[in-house]
Amino acid sequence: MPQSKPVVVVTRKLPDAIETRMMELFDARLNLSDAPMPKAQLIEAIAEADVLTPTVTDRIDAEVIRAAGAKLKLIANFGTGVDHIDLAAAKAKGLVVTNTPDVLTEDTADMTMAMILAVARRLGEGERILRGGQWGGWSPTWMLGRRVNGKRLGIVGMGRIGQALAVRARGFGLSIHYHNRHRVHPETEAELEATYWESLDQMLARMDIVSVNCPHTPATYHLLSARRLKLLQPHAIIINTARGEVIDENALTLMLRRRELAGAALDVFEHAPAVNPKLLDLENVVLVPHMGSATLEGRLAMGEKVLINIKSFVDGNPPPDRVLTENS
Ligand code: 8YV
Repeated sequence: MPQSKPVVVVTRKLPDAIETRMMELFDARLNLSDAPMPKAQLIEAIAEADVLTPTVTDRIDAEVIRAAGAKLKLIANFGTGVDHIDLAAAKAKGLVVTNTPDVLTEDTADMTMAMILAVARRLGEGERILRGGQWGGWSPTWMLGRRVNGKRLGIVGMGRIGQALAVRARGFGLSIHYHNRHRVHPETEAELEATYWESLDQMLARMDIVSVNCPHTPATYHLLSARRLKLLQPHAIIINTARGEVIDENALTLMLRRRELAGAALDVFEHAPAVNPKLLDLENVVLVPHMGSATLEGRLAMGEKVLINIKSFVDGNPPPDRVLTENS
């Protein structure tokens, strides 16, 4: 008798090619409407699942994990960040968690570089003025931004994306500084001509541009706290393409309003999709709706990784992108 295919619950609409392959390989339960699943629906869906494929818009907390049926063995996340999954609860229930690293590194680094340029050179502001029909013509002293070339960039989190950003930033004449839990390999440091700061406080006080590129974990929640933000120089700008929770968004908004910081570019928000309305009023801020990895190529590659992780797991092999907790 043929073995039945594993039930895979996919919480959001994925690219067509990925969904087709999901249907071929598994008993896939797709979400054709693409509406984020309310918690009750998620709980109902995973009671029947062998595998759950969530995204950043799902809160896979302890309650959801407890509600999973005995069949659930794998959470194959579509995305790299797994801060929306309670990893300890998953581990306690004996679930394997996988993610999709590497394939969104270059796209996210591109977006980060674009946002550095956008805020330093006031692209959003200029566009708004022109589209608003308020442009009266060129002027020698109007809409002056700040030069990027020759400035210091402090990267908070020198993982894959941080390093890919450093490569780009060097091309724009920025000098590279970084803070990371662990110092990177000396060869990488030399290649990037990067200066390591063991003290985040010390680094922040000396940078012109700060980019957040670390994951959100309990240790990095509000890493850029009100106290640390105050260490930045008033001409500094801050970019976040990682997770909103890493910066105290209220404190940042207040400082931007008071012009204690020159500007910010944010792709992620502490209470996404809600955005602090006070941020929307500020001209010196570039706001983007979590588009860091949003390329067709990237999303297809993420989907491929999900498929490979699930297929490996159900075939009894170790999935390539298993997420390990601190002590696993
Ligand atoms: C993803 C991201 O698109 O992978 C991540 O961690 O932040 C995004 O770029 C999203 O998480 C998909 O779930």
